[in-house]
Amino acid sequence: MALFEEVSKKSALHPKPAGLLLNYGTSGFRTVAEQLDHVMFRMGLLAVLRSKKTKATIGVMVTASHNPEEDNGIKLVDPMGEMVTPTWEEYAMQVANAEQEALLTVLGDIMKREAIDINQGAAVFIGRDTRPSSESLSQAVLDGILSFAGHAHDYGVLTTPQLHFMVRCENTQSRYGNPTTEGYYQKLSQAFVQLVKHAPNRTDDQKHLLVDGANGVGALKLRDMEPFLQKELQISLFNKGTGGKLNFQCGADYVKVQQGPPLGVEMLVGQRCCSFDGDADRIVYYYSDSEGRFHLLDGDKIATLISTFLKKLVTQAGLDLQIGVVQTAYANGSSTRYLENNMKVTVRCVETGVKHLHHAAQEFDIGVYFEANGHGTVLFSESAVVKIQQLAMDSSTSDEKKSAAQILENTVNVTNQAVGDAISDMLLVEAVLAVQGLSLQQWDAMYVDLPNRQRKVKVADKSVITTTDAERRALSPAGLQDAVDALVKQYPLSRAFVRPSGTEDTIRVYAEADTQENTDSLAHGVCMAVYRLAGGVGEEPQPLC
Ligand code: NG1
Ligand code: ZN
Repeated sequence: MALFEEVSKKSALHPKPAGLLLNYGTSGFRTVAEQLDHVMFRMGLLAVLRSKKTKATIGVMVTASHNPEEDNGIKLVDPMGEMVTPTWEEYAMQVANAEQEALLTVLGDIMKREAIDINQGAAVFIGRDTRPSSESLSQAVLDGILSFAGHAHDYGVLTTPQLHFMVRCENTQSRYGNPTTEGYYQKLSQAFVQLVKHAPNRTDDQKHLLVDGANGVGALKLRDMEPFLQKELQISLFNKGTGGKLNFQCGADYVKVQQGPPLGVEMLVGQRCCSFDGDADRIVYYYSDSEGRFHLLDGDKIATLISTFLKKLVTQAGLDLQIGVVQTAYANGSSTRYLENNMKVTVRCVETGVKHLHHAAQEFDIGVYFEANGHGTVLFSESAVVKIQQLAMDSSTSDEKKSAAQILENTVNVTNQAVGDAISDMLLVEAVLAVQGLSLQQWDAMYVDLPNRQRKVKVADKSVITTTDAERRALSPAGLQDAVDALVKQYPLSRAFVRPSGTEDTIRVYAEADTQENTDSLAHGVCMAVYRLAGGVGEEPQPLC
């Protein structure tokens, strides 16, 4: 078949290094950029098949998010803007890992298994982050799509959530919004401006926000968006990508893991600050108090703020909608206790990776999901949106109910429901604080985080560690979970777990306890247990001093 001949010819220009095997991981393929050219070309091919199968536009994003600048990665986006479905992650690995001569057979097998009609049209949207390697890698994706006779629209540099937004807009025939950057800015800004009308007396100070752009794409896009915000948010942008290196000593991941401020942000006491990650799908807030202490308001705090707000509005509006919060094992124990005991909302814990959170959140009328690292959003079921819209227009209802419904309606519109989105989450948090007249300090005081620590341990083969119970317990290697249990028993209010990272070649260790000293001592003990029992390599883990 001529089509396959073209694929075969072009794939020779994007050869796979023999023997190289890559994993689709928590969030797509991710490794040093030099190893990814063939993966990009082949994901272009797979995106064409996925598009034929779903009879819809598919997205391909070239990014390695919070990873170092030298890395890159790619993820596929399904028709409603969500992460690609797990069966196709499996296909992605088969296609990426097929040796050169086996590629056509692997593609043919997928087509047979999925009963794909080769004559069905295919359309793919491409976006990329600002990494130096991203331009040529996205060109390889384009080559893949075109060689398989797919139609491609290359948006160039976009935030990851913008690409997800475009895909969702396209496949809802623009009911979700217009699939352009202007469409994105307009939809979110309009809803934000409407929301802050419910907080008429905001001072310039209250409108002022410091943003660390991680030297990535978020900084660029935020600048583009500013005019649409009609001065309702006054942004001082740092780490704009003009000098510094992507994600280096800045950005949401750095701030969350270091529990300290990023380099390059000039913070004054009490000032509201936030950091995006390299592709702007994560956000964390923070401030420093008058004693110079740093306060982090992470994904757990954001989920709590938003779900409290939504619960209040739903009650005011008299709507019967179930609100749930979805977290992972990394959620601070205090946040889970607060949500369950004080807020009385349903909390679910799932495996790391937004695809798991997104899926679980779909089971509620309103599902708020956030990873502690600041990756998350809110999902409103279709029937919830209809109920909210009807009430917002109902002339026979009370003013109080109507106003609550209108605020809810704008909250729906400011939220990027396709995926966690730093820009959308930032607008949502800013609006929630404004409408409730809450300061950052008041938000922070909702509950006190337990001291916590994240560490990494290098092992020869990270797959020796397998887990269960939403990753909270290790099944293998033998003795590891017993060792963790014994350590945890030594400290009050403590919890710890280990799991292989899905985005880096490392084992992640998490610990929390009553004091930072106990937390660090527990984290160190667990690191040592991993090092000894799971084949640690290199230097032994050192205690933090
Ligand atoms: P891994 O490397 O699997 O822990 C990290 C984050 C995830 C998720 C992905 C994708 C932590 C502990 N893990 O995954 O939550 O955001 O990256 O970006 O933050
Ligand atoms: Zn990211």
